[in-house]
Amino acid sequence: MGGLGMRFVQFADSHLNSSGAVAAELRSAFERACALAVDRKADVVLLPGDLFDYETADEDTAALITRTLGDIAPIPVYIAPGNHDSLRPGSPYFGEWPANVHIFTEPRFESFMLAGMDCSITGIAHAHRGITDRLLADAIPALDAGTRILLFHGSRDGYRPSDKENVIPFSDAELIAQGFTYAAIGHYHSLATISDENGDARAAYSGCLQGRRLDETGVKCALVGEIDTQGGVELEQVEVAERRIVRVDVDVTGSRDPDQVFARIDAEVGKQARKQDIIYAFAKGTLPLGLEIDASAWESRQGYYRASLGILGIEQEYDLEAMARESAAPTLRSAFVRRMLERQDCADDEQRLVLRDAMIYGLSALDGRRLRPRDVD
Ligand SMILES: [Mn+2]
Repeated sequence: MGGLGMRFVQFADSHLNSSGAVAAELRSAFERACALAVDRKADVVLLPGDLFDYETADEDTAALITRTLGDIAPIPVYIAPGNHDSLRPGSPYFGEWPANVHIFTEPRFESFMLAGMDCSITGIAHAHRGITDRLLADAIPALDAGTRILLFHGSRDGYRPSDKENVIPFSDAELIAQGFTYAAIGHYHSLATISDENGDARAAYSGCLQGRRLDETGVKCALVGEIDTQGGVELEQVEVAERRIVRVDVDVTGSRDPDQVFARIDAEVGKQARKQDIIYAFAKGTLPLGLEIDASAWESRQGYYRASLGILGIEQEYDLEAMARESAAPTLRSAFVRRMLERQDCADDEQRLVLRDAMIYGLSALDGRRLRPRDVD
């Protein structure tokens, strides 16, 4: 770090009023992220959009945001509305806001100087429907300053989740060519850093603050950034959320009773989750015919904040001896099993394993089941 620089806190996509299991957690994560700005003595807070969902925005949500942001005054806060909190008639952004909060309201880039600092902030608002033009293909006008920050809600080419609107799309090259010291970007819910040709960080998505669903698993964070006077940027991930969404996949093949199945799941979940987390466990594999797994029995004895177990990935092992008897299975299947068992009888150990796999694949195909590799541990 060279000399006295500046420090920012960035977070986005809090979708504060989204309903669901973690509504309270979304709010507390937002409050903690704001408190982080005070703790770290941030010079500015950067909020690149989707703080709330317009469709369901209510007075409570607006009050929470204005109060919490007002409480961190005099730290200046810059908001670039996204596609979900876009500036539509009746938006809370048209209401009363504390003096330390600046909201970008134009659907084109505008720039402001950060009071008392050699730093400009350039931002844009999505208005009505999201902006879908490639605005970064052309040079963005900006104020000349030692540190130039860009703030917007946009879609990085090549990384867009299928359920996200393609708003202000841009390529890494287009963004880097703009020459900003740093760009704070919102819209995607996972942390991602964009670096220049020297490998120096020039932009980042902080991702969302608190996971809500299965597509938002793992550590979610706010960013604390340091920009030195040479334009060097350092980013620190700070987890402010109370809970993580944790997805755990467990192969239970080889278990002989429910206790063994549950023990395997417990072991895997225990490696990845903390008690306060929300667990989605998925069991897969093959179990002996007749061994039934009661997912709710596992779920009810968990000490996690919430835990669910999916068992649709479990298949039942075939009872081959019975199937080999003509009476126990349709003729084609029975004949197939009998012939394969005969071939196994005269095979060596290695061949026998291959023949057995081949037989299971064959039976799965006959039954229209999804084929699952059998040689994976
Ligand atoms: Mn968005």
